[in-house]
Amino acid sequence: MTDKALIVIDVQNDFCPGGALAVDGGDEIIPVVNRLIGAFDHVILTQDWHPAGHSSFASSHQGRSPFDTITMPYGEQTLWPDHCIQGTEGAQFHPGLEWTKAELVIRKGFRPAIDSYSAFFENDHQTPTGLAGYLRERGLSDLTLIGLATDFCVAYSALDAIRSGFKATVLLEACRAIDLGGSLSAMTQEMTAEGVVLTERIV
Ligand code: VGL
Ligand code: ZN
Repeated sequence: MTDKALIVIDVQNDFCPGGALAVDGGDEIIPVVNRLIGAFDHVILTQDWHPAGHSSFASSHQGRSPFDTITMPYGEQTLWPDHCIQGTEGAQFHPGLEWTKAELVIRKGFRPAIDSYSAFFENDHQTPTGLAGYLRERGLSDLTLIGLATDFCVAYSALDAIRSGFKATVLLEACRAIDLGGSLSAMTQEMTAEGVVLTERIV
């Protein structure tokens, strides 16, 4: 029995070119993501899933612009353009993503007052999504993480995976970054320091 699972983070229209929070080259990863989905026995997807008026949207804060940082009760929070609103086209998986094999879709960011980058914990680092319990109960302990964006949802998920006792590898050829104010190099350093394995590509 394999203990390996592929976690595909937020491959949604709003994070691809033309979307509300487009990541450069976000759609370029789709062919390799689909190949990996085919190669793994267990596939889990995440879907960023915000209610309209979510507190992570700059539009919910008077006088604020996207990419500003504010202090929330749970800490610093970057403000984003409205994105991945529940039920909208932008929140759907990219039409090229071959998602039918997925055993679980974990939605996150649905609580109005708190954002959730990580697939494991919301941005207060305390409210669990339930993913760790699911993986443990199923004996899936060796995780490969891919998707969008490298320096936000993928990195936060990989760090929480390690802190929760899982093995975590990020496969960079199947990720793209937002890179806001040096976030890519900062998160790369943090992931390396905490024991996430960063691999450029599978050989
Ligand atoms: C993400 C910013 C806001 C991500 C989600 O998927 O990396 N980034 N919401
Ligand atoms: Zn979001």
